[in-house]
Amino acid sequence: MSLSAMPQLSNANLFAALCAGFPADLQSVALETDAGAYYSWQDLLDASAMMANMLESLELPAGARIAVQVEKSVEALMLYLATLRAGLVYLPLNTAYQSAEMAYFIEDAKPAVVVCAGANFGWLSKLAFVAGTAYVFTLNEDRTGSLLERAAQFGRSHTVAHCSANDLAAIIYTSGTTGRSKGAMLSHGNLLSNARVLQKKWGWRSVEQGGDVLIHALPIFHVHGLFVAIHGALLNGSKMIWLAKFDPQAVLRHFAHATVFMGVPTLYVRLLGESGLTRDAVRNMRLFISGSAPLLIETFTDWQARTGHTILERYGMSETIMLTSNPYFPREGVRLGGTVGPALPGVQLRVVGDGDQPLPVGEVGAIQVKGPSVFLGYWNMPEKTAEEFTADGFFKTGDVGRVDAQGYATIVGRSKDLIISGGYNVYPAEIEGYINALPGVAESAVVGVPDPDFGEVGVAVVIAKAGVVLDPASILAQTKAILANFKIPKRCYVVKELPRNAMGKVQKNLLRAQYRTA
Ligand code: MLC
Ligand code: AMP
Repeated sequence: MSLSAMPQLSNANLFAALCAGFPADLQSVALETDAGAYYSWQDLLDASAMMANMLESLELPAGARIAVQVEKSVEALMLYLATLRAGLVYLPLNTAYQSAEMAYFIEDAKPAVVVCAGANFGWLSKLAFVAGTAYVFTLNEDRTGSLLERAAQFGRSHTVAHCSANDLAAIIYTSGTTGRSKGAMLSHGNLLSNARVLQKKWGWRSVEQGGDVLIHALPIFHVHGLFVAIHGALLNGSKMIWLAKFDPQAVLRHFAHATVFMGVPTLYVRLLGESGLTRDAVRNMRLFISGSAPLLIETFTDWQARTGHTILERYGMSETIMLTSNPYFPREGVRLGGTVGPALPGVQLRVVGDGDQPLPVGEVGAIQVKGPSVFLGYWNMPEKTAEEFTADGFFKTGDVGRVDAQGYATIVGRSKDLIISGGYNVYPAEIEGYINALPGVAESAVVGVPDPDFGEVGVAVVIAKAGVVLDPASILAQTKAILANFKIPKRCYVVKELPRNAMGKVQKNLLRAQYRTA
């Protein structure tokens, strides 16, 4: 067959699908920032084209990673879109990560390009060049930096790179139970299929139907803010009110001009702390969505009482994007507090006991899932990937729960030793590793305890080496110097011994009970 006679393969590039959702009026406002700046849909297209042209000019190999550790800004969003449209792989990193954490990610992912804040260029570029990174650009919150300077030299016309659904679009690092972070590889198909399902399930309204306006107040280096929120709005051509940081009073002010809000439970708790949160303040709002951590039933009912709105809770993870959701449309059922709702269309969710045997309805066991949004595997960790899938292709989430007769799932705990604090995952094994390496420390255990603001916070219980006197405040100060701030235990106790079972394993349940309250 001659080339011209070959059927035109359709492009599965996520960017092409997002673009198709942009409104006909490309001069209308796509983003409004808390600093009072406005960006049109045309601005998004132009700037992402210029950045994509710039990235393509670097002639990077297929599958090259673009690692990005920058503060939230519209330009950072444009860089994400540019990476997609150039067919490269986006690798976002939490801005709280410090040099030891960044060194690990960069050595593991071997990005071709690193984009960082100008203030971090010195130390970060050193790390990156040692790991073989070819280019380090800067991007600052105030629209300065070498990335934009370089991109300004490129044109606004760009052909979206051709991708198949299985091509890698992003790598999201999630901490591991052993302390080693794993990069979850997500494809264009994973991301788009999930975005399409959520667009329908959550009733996103097209411009013709009056349109939606999303308040975007989450960080953009995790699944929740980067994929669930951004793809939802872009795929639907909906404007975003783009807040660089979560500030409850600013969010309250914007409710009058918005229709959709997404948050982790801490955001709802903090909003409930504002006396201005009334039915009147949210009269324009259509939908409040919560996820990333368990929403306490008190928060769910307090929100109903104060605003008249029922929060829609959903459940997902970096490796799978969204898996379940409470219903949006009343015809599909009620939103049940304490549950995360039924599996989304296309997702198979089962609860299993020992030997991966499915359990009867209502019984508590390990949650396993299969579906179009389940990731391709962990970056460079084929053995770990194989371990996390069953022989029949289900992914082991590490969450423990049950499903009722109506299909609603409830998460009751986790088999993975994980603390979720304000929507961020903290793996005790990682923190214990750092504390154990401090001078004078013989051993430590980090456990999660309830917290009214963050839901859960870490507490460190430490044993000193013989003859050493340890100061808890100094242990915390030393960890703060090396680890991301959200990982720092909120309290530290120095004790003589840790409770152990007959096998010698530390009984973390006893520590959790003992240190529940300060
Ligand atoms: C900040 N701190 C935290 C923390 N965030 N400590 C524990 N847990 C957190 N989440 C630290 C700060 O460094 C500071 O320490 C102290 O706690 C008080 O900080 P703050 O000023 O109150 O924090 P703030 O900057 O307001 O941030 C809180 C927050 C933020 C809730 C707005 O943590 C946040 O945006 N969380 C959202 C995380 C998220 O998007 N997760 C989605 C993951 S995706 P000090 O010592 O400096 O005073 C996922 C999948 C899915 O899970 O299903 O969605
Ligand atoms: P992450 O690895 O950051 O993507 O975090 C995913 C984990 O967050 C899941 O495995 C769950 O443990 C937890 N999670 C997400 N949403 C919910 C929810 N609605 N309720 C309880 N836990 C949740």
